[in-house]
Amino acid sequence: SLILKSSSQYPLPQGVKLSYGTAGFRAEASILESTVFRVGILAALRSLKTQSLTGLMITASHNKVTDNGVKIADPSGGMLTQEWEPFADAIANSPTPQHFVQLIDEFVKKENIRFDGVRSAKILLGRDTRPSGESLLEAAKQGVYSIVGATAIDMGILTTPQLHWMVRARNKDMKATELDYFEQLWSSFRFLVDLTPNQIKMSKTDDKLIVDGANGVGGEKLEVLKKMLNSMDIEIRNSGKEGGVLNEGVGADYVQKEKVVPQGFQLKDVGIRCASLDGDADRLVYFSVQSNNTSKIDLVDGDKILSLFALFIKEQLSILKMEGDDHVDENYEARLGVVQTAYANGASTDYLRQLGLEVVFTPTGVKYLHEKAAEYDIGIYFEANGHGTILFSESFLTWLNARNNELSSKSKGSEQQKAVLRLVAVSNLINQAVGDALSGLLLVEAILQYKGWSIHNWSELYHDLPSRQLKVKVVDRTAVVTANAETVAVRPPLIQEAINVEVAKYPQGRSFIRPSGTEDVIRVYAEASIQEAADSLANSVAKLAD
Ligand code: NG1
Ligand code: ZN
Repeated sequence: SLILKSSSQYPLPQGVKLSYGTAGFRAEASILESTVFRVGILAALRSLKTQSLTGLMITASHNKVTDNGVKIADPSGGMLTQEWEPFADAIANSPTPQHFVQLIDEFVKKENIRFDGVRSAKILLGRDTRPSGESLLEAAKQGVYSIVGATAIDMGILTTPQLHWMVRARNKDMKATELDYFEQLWSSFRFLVDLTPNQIKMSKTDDKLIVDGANGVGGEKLEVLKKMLNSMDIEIRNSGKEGGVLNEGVGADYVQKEKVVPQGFQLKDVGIRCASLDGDADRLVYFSVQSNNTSKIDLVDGDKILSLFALFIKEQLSILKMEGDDHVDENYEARLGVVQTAYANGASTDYLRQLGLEVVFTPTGVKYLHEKAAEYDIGIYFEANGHGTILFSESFLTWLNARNNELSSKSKGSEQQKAVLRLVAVSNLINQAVGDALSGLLLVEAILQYKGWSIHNWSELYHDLPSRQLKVKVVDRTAVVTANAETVAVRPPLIQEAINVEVAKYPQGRSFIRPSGTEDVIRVYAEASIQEAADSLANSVAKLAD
């Protein structure tokens, strides 16, 4: 068959063992060609099965420039359904072309995938700026084309969230070019800012924003937005054009984990609002350079972005409820939910709960958070590392639109109507497919303007508990098994009891271990009332995990 013939051209290197993990397949780029070829086939099968367009993205996000990776976007724009992950693992590790073809035949039968030509497979392909991306994208195309009738549409260099957004938009029959993406972000941002109370809009303080583009795709895409938003004072550094290396001493992952300034930032930036994107622009953190120690930063992480979003949404919902003369049925009780992981700073969870919000936890990995957030009318999720978004249910959006029409005739321009329109604008601005640093950044900027806040005001919402993350290299990370959204280790036996003993030694202590989904390590997290305590707790727990 065609698959057998073309897969012989992409032999699997010796000793490769890959797992689809929390972010698709990731490895040293030089060993990935056969994997990407196979994932091209997988994306085509997924498209045939769902009779919809799927996406394939080539990126290793915040990892080294010499790494790369590949993942599939499902027709909804979300991650590949978890039900297909075991098959993804199986084909990626299949030793010979013959075995590989056999696996596919079996799977096609089991899933009842039909090649009757009524609708053929269609796949959008994208890649980040990694040099290895070009030939890997070619391998993906060969994979797609080994399925009869399949079409691969090469979108070139994109951010991960752009690709996901396009897949979602196309499947909803909406306009879905890159220009459409920028226009939607731009117009909903403008719309939201125009709904800012006038007296606040006047204040011209804290205008400037400096963005660290991680020397990746995010900086170059932000340049486009910046041209459209000529009213905003944005300076982009580490755009990749200055010769810096992708993710090296720059980017959201570095800034959040090391809590130091990225390259290219210095003393003169003290007090200015700064943001950092990761290598494929699906993570966003903010920071400001500390005046007493300019290598240190005041970090405004994913938890605080989440808190800002939650505060704003909650405010708009309460404006909606402040209606005296209305019927009860107009007061749709929107279910607002906040989703975090065990990595969320304990102070953020306390803050959100004090606001009266429902906070729930899932294991690490966007697919889990996203799925949980989709259960609410408005579900806000964020990982501490800056990946997150806000999901709106269809029924709530329908209600908002009806409410808007009604208010247009009854009380046009009222505070209630403005609140409705703000929520609609947020739903258009924030990427509904996946966490998106560019759309997240514009929402942060709009909310800060609305509140008339500096980054300092924002940062003061609550004070992070000092924390420490460590990783322990182990032979077999699967020896650690967790439960309760990774807060408890149930294996190896008695390790949790030992962790509890350590945690009890520190005021406000909290610590957990879990196997990484992307690296061969056990991750250790600890927080406590002071930094020395968090460090020492992390070190003793790391010894237990070793
Ligand atoms: P792992 O390696 O499973 O910890 C890391 C991040 C996740 C997620 C994935 C995908 C931490 C602690 N973990 O996963 O949140 O972003 O990478 O990129 O930040
Ligand atoms: Zn990323």
